[in-house]
This record gives sequence, structure tokens and C-alpha cells, in this order.
Amino acid sequence: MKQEVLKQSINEKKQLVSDWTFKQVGNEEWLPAKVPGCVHTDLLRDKKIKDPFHGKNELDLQWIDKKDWEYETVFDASDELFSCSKLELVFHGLDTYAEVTLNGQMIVSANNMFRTWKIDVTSLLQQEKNHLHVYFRSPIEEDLNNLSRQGYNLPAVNDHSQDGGVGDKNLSVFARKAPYHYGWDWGPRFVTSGLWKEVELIGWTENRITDVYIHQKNISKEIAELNAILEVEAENAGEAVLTLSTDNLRVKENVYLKKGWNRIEVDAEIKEPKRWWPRGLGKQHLYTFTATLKKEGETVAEKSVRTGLRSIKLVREKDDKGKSFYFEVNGFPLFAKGANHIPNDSFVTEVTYERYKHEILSAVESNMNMLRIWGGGIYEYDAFYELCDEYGILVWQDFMFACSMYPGSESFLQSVKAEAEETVKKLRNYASIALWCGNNEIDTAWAEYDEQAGWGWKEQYSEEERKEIGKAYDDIFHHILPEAVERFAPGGEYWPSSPLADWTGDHNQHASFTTTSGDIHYWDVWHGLKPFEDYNTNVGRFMSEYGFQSFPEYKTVKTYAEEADMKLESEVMLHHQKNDRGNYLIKEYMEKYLPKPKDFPSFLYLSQILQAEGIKTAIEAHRRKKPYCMGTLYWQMNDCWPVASWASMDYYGRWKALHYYVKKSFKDLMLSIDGTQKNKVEIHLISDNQQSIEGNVHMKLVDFNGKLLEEAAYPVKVLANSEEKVISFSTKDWLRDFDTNEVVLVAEIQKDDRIIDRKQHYFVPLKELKLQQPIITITEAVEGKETTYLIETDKLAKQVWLSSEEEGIFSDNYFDLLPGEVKRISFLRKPTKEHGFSPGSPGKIEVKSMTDFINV
Ligand code: BMA
Repeated sequence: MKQEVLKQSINEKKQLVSDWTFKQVGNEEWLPAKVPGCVHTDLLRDKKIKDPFHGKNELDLQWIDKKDWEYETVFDASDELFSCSKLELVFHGLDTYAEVTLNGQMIVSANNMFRTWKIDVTSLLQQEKNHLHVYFRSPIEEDLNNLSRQGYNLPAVNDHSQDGGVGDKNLSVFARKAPYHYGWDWGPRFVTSGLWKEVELIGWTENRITDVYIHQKNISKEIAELNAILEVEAENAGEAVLTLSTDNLRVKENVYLKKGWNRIEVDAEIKEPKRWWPRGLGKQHLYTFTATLKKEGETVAEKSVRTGLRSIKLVREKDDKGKSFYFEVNGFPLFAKGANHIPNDSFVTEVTYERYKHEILSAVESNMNMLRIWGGGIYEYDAFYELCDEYGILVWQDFMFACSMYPGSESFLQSVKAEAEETVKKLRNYASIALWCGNNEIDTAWAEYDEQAGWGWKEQYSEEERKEIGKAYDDIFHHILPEAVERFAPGGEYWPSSPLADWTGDHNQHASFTTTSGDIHYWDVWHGLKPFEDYNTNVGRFMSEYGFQSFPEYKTVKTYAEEADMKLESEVMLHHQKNDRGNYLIKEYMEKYLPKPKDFPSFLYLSQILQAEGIKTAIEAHRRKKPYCMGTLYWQMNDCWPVASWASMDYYGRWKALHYYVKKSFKDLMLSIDGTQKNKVEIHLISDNQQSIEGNVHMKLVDFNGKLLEEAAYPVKVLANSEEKVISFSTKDWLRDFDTNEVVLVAEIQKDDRIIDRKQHYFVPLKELKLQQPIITITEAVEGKETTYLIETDKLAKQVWLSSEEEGIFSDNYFDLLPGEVKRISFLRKPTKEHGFSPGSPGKIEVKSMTDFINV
């Protein structure tokens, strides 16, 4: 008997609670439900509503969030589970205001989507026919009550309350629920309810290990000094032996467990650890640590966790300009390259592992090393962080607060505290987490310490209200959140808000477009209608946001619009543009920089070229200012539905022109041509690598027929982790009498016979180039198992666009091609569970270039 019990207690026994049905409260009919899921996706699956993303359907579905909904299931516990002496029900995510009963007894009253609810059900659970019922109260009705209690509206600039039919009432601020559910300037309003993560029944006997945290006290090349913090539950007090093991490590300790909850610390050291590095700098070695508890020689509990050993510091040191802001990883000053991530779907449970993998591998393919999980979405599912750990993408983790002020009631603060503590505990073993950040843009928007600064929010309130709102801000972002980080991930970096100049508690704290400390969100290009050239002069220490919109490709637009809607001013096109001035801004900038598109599909293509050219200007300007500037994260990586937005990859994961441009502008060793100064061209070499190299810069001036007009070569040495202007020359010397509308400068950095990077530079805006219709040919080249495509042209072909029948990416796209060049391209299918991007057939390939979209 004893033997049997012990065997059972080695691990927790787990069972998913399934077979759910749901209905609107008041209705008779129970419908099949999918958990994890939500009311919207269940209604859609049961064919009760139209596709939420098509046309303007969003507006017809706003009734859903005004209703209460019920979910229920009847389940049996397996013999194995039921024989455990302790039974627990775990709700990994309830969205959001929910009452749960088990066999008629209330067991949870939930009010925070981001929390996990664990309930001891040992005395309540029957072996058979357990009735589990969840009642979701309408988040809208619930928070209308909270708003009237508050007595005044709080700012929440992206809350689409009008679309939701609640006038100007900002209800999002009261719910600890993904802010973007209430609408955003790229997202629809779908205020969901449901079980958005799994429900598990867990059984254990005698002992279990519930948490293992590998606190990395000191990591160097020579040694990893670790402190494992374990949480152990025991039904009975007594002696036990605890072992912590991983490759080349085995630490054994005698411990005394008291009855109930125990916290145990174990110190450990690993000599010459295999350190974890971000992509580009080294391998992503991951260690699996196993904690084993033994009693009388028998294993009674065990738990494993995975982490990478590395040191990450946010270095903010005074210098002659202000204060630095960069991440030092394993002692190496890292230039952060990446983007801002938003949830991949309005309905987060629709995001499969493959979609996450596609996103993270797209980041890797485009030479990124950091993603910012922006504060208006969700703390991501484990898959996101696991992939970041595996592929070396650092995570800037915001807490989920964005562009709003929040209530300061005791119950709200309590809920935030619990959420923060649980979140930090859940995520702290991920090697990729580089920073915990309090919120998105609230410090700048409210600007507590500067009367003149801010977005005009504080001015709207009475003295007393202002104090109350300011205090809630201070409590959450300067106390509750940093205290949670310090307590549960000691030594972890915390930054109260993005952007922020410094954490000083006075007027020096707030960031502007020109601050010389901290991070910057630079939005004067786009929202402020400033020209792209301004990206060159507005560079801060770390550019954590800037962006420019484009439309998705025609194939994607067709998923939400009918033929008759295919014009910029159509209601559907306006509905799928959530930034009020968005389409106007795209048009304005397009007129300034690009030739006129000949029809609507051409407009879509040109909008992508426009976005790509703009963001390329920004990224390269930021990188040329290294090490003054040490990070560039553009807004935004992805979309949550098919829409016109700042994303570089659309809802279906299709790379826009921007994503291909980014891949080139984020190259670890990059050549950048700066033509911003009059009559001058400068060539910069930027290296993010750990090693120096020697090579040559080769430059040539050619006309659009490929004729060589001028040529030069220089030997260069590119130092590790460096930026250098290597060549500067007057355009007059090179251009002489050539027609500036018909020539292009091509510069390459070569090592031996290999081209490491290559860029083109034109001397007039794209709009003024004398383009002629090229004849582009594409030839299939099969070598063994590998198929590549050779692309050639008879005249300059601008922004050659290859599109494939099958979903996937090309090794390059939207590139310029000159006569005489042979461009070799390969096609990669989207990642699967087992494989990354991998060679496959693209189906039919179509090739077009700029002149196919304009009148020549
Ligand atoms: C920043 C972001 C988002 C927004 C984007 C575009 O402010 O933090 O809130 O979607 O700009 O306006």
C-alpha cells in the first residue's frame, strides 16, 4: 500500500477538465463550447454570428459584451486522481468577472484575467458527475457600476467606447483584462468573456514541489552562482533529502519539512557554465534543472524547469550627453534590434503554437534580437517565451497597462499586486526576459511633474481628483510593480514606463522626442506629419517605438472586403483603419515620396514600399548613432486581425515589404549609405558582432541600363561591436554630368569573394526616378535537393516583388535589380511544430516591380 501511494506522489497527477457547453444567461439552449476559448469564438464555431473580422461585422457584435454568459461541464475524476489525498482545481485563466461553483458550492470569485485561481477541492470533489459551472458577468455592466462609484471618467485614449455603444465611458481601465479588447488604433473592439486558458484537476499525495526558481546571482564565463528557491507542500512534517541536478551539477541537502507550505533555498555553483546568448552573439544553451525530494530513499516529489544562464544588466550611466540606456548581456553591450509585439489575435485562444513559431522565427530570420511585449495586450502564453529562449530573442516585458490612468481603490490595487506577483513568478525562469517595464506611455501622457507637458489629461480634473489619480499611478508603477519584481525576481531590471527619461521623481523624469537619457517613442513622423528625413535627426539613447503604416497585400484585403469595397474611401476600408487620420497620412506621404499608383491594388503595394522606405531610414539612422543610441524597436511586429496598420507582418503572417527591408537593415554587419547631407554621401559600417573583420568596400555608379560609370574600392577593418563612417565623398565628384534621375550608387562590403552587405543609393526621391518597364526573367535552378530561382532584368527593376501561391517567405523580396546582376532567391515554407522555415515548393511565382503599379 505504502509503495503505491509513494509511486503516485512522485509527480502531480493531472487531468484536463473538458466537454464544456455554454449559453447566454436567460436562454434555454446550451451549445457546445471549446475551452480554452471565449464566447465570441464559440458563437462563431456554432454558426451563431458572422465572421467578426469581415467587413463591418465588428459593429454588429457589440451586444455580446453586454450579456452574462454561463459555461458548464460535468466530469468524472480518474481513479488515479481520485485516490490522491489532495485534490485541486486550477483555472489558468478566467476572462474576467466570474463566479465558479463546483457541485453547487461557490469556489472562485474572479476579477482579473491575468491571474491563476487554485482551489483545494479535496472535500468537494466526487469521483463521478462533478458539476462545474462558471458564470461570467458582463464586463461592461460590471464596470459601468465601477465607473459610477469612481464618479468621473479616467483617460483611456484608445478605448473605442463609442463603437461599443457606451458613449464616452472608458470602462477598460477598471477591468484587469487585456486593454486592446476594448479597441486600439489598429484593433477592433471585442470585449470577450470565457475560459481563456485550461482548467486542470490536479491530485497529489504526501508531498509536492510547486515551484522551482533558479535565481542567477552571478553568471560569468568562469562560474554560475545560483540559488534555487523551491516551494514544497507537505501533508506531514518530517525529514527529507532534496537534490537539485542538471548537467554537471548535483547538490544534495537534508531538509526538514513542516506540515503545509515550505520555502527551501539551495545554493549551487556550475563551473564554466554554457552561457545563454541572444541571437547573433552565441548559442542559446538551456539547462534543465530537476529538484527531487526523497524520503527514506524513495522519490516522493519531483519538478523540472528550464532556463538559460546569463547576466543581463540595464546600463544607465551618466555621460556628457545625459545617461546611457543599453542592455549588457554577459558583459557585452548589446545593440537591441527588434519590434513591438501585440497579441496575434483579437481572440488569443486562436493563436496556435505554429503561429507563435512563425512570429519568433520571423524575428530571427530578420536579424532581430529583442521583442517588446507591449503593455496593451496580454502576458504571453508560455510558447512565446519558450521560443524566445530557444532562438535567442530577448523580451522587454511590459506589465499590462497602456495609454490610460487607473483607479486607486484598495481592491483594484490588491488585484494588481496579486497579478504582478504571479506574473513575475511565472515568467522569471525565462532566460530571454531582459526588462520589466511598468506601462506603455503613461508617464509621458500624464506628466505629473511638469505642468506644461503631457497629453492634456491632468488638466481635465479637479485638484482632488488629480491627486487621487496621480496617487494611484504612483502606487502601482513606483511601488507595487517594482516591489513584485524585487521580491520575486531579485536583481531583475525594472523601468516604470516606456518612454521615460529617468526615474527621478521630478520633471527630469518625463521623456520627450529629444531627451538624451532613457528611451523614446518618436512619433513626429506619422502622427506629427514630419518628413522621413527627420528620423535622421531625432535619435535618442534607445528608440523603443516609432512607426509608419501600410496596407496588407491584396490577398489579405480580400479576406475582409468585397470587390465593391476596394477603394480607400469605402466604409469597409475605413473600418479596417483604426487610426482616424491613417489613410489621409498614407496618402500625404505617398504623394510626397512616391509616384502615383495606377489603381487600388497598386496603392496597396506602394503603401508597403512607402512604409518600408520610411522605417529603413529610421533604423539605419539609429544604428549609425551607435553607441549613443543602443536600441531600435519599431512599432509594430504583427497584427491581431486583417487591417491597415504599422505592422511589418500581417494577420496571416505574410511579410510586408517592411519585414524584408528590416531583415537587411538589421544585419549584424551592415553597410549604411547616408545621403542626408547636401552634396555628400557617407558610407558607414556597423557591426554588432563579437569579432572584428577585414575586408573591402566596393562602390560603383551605374545607370539604369547597367552601364558602369564610376568605380572605387577601399580596404576596411570593421571592429567588433562598432560603428564607423569609413568613406565620405562629394556627390559632385561622382555624379559629374550624369543625369541624377537615372543613376544609382551600389556599395558593397566584401570579405574575400563574399559580399557581406550591399546597399543602393539614389540621388533623387523615388518619385523623380526615370523608370522604364523592365523585362524580368525568372529561372528555376535545381541543385540536388535544393531549388533556387534566378532573377534577371534588362533595365533597373525597382522593388521587385515575388509572390507565391503557397504561404511562406522568400530569402529576399522587394529588392532593386540591375541589368547584369543575377539574383539568387530561395523559398521557405512556414514553420511547422517540428521544423523551422524550410525549403519547399512555392507553387506558382509571380514577379512584378514598381513600374507594374504606376503609369510609366
Ligand atoms: C504607440 C503605441 C500604441 C499605438 C501606437 C500607434 O503609442 O504604444 O499605443 O498603437 O503608438 O499610435
